[in-house]
Amino acid sequence: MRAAELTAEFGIAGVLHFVETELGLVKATVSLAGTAGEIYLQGAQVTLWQPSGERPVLFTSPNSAFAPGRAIRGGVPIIFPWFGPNRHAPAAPQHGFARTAPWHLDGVETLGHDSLTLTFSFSDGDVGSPFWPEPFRAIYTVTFGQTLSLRLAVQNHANHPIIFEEALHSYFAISDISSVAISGLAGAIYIDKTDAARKKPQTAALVSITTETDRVYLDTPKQCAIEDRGWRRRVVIEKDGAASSVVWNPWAEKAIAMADLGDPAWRGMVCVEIGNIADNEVRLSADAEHQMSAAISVNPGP
Ligand code: TA6
Repeated sequence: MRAAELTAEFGIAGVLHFVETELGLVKATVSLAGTAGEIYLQGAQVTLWQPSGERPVLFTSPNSAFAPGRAIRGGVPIIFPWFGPNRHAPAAPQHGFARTAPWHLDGVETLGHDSLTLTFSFSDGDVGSPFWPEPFRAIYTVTFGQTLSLRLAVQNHANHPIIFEEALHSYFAISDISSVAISGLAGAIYIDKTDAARKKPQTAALVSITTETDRVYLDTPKQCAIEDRGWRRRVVIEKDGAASSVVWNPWAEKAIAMADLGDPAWRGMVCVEIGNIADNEVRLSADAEHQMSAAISVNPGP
């Protein structure tokens, strides 16, 4: 649907409207009770969430492509049905097909005057991937308010079990990479993707980032947080139905080589993701549904 049609069907004056970008992507812009939000239909990708009285919480790269079929660098890309390279199909695109797929907006709901829920979906008929030819439907519910709530449900429409990985690959805006640490992952085992995928224990109470960091934490607790000493804030990520957490920053050298990131943009972001990845991949029975969700909130910090 074009932006004008979406605005006609779902628009709310002063709260929700749809625009088309130069390159033809359609996005929703949200403004309610001082909270600002933005979400693209391509990939159902949230790219802005700024609760009232706060700085933006999500990072979106100023150098991102915002082009049809290209992954947007920032916000919350949805990773499904595989994470990273597809180990069964090396030719498959990194991080699956959901983040560049054309999602449909199915509904909009306001809850009181300070929160707005949008529901999106897409299914195998929208992508027809040769790399993962399973019949499925994915439903994504996004609630903008003082908290950002995200829920991904996956339905298996096959008469056999399906196996998939998934993640909400959130990019968080930070004061500076040297001023943040992540709490809540102590004691977990992680796969170190910068060191031949070796498994290691997280011994320190806080995860500080001083070099390229790319870790998939397994069987992690429900809550973790970004402690930002520079902006004196604490971004809390509460998850459900997701056993894995990912921490990523490419650091300087890799970031400079990424045309859609670059220097110094990499210093102002950290990915802290929720998901079901590697050992935590999902095995879903025939006709069953799996849900995972994140609730993100901002509190005064260290
Ligand atoms: O989540 C971390 C990660 O898997 C890293 O390995 C890095 O590749 C990052 O995702 C970004 O991936 P992308 O395909 O968006 O360039």
